Amino acid sequence: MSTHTFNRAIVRTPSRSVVHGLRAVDTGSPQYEAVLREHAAYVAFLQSEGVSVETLPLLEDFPDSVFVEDVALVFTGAAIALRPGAPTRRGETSEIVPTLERHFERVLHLTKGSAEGGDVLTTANAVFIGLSARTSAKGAQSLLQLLGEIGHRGVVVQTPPSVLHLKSDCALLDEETILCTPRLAASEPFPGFRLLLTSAGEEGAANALAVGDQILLSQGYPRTAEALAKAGYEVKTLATAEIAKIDAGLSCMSLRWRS
Ligand code: CIR
Repeated sequence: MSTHTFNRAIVRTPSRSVVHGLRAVDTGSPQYEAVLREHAAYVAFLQSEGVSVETLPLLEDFPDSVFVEDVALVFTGAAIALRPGAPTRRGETSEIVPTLERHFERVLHLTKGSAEGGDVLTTANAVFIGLSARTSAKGAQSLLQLLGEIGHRGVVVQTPPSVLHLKSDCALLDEETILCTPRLAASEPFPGFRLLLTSAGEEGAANALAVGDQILLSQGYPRTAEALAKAGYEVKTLATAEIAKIDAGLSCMSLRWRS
């Protein structure tokens, strides 16, 4: 089964508190209306590609709750509710569990350590788990076990130091190809895959999203966009400048699976 093609997605409307979202470096707070616009354009794009999107209500108590990708892993027929490593995000999990229970026959729960979905790259034969400040060794080990229970093989890799999530630095473009930053590629985490590297100074392009036959890329990375086009991919760009102020890109705003 193709892992990068999906026809279902869950998103959550950004709360007004999103302006207080976590960030590694403060470059100013995002503007709420602009975040809403970026989010709406993202949802509209998914829908225009035939994806059925369920939008969950905003959660003012959780500034980062728009980033639903971090609180669960979803597969055809099964989901794993995660334990975010960021203390302010831990309560987001119980908010999404009822939705997971509606959509998936099996819902498993990570109960040890911490792991965030941004640290998980799902491919056809392996689910890569990046150790990071958000995903602990204990969380990763526990996740390996849960993945095994639902028939997936997990592989633990290292997210580069000071990088928020594994997928801040990579994205699956198709079954054989991963878009990757040079700093992540240096540790050779994805044996057997063809790597396309982001251009110098364009590391932010790596958090891309393959949607059907297109690659959704953040605006502002012209050389990586050109390299992808040259490699034969159809590239579509979206504005993410506001959401990027709180360390987010394109994968984090949805949970995606094939039903
Ligand atoms: C956080 O620090 O948790 C949020 N401000 C950003 C989360 C981005 N998540 C992702 O890329 N999967």
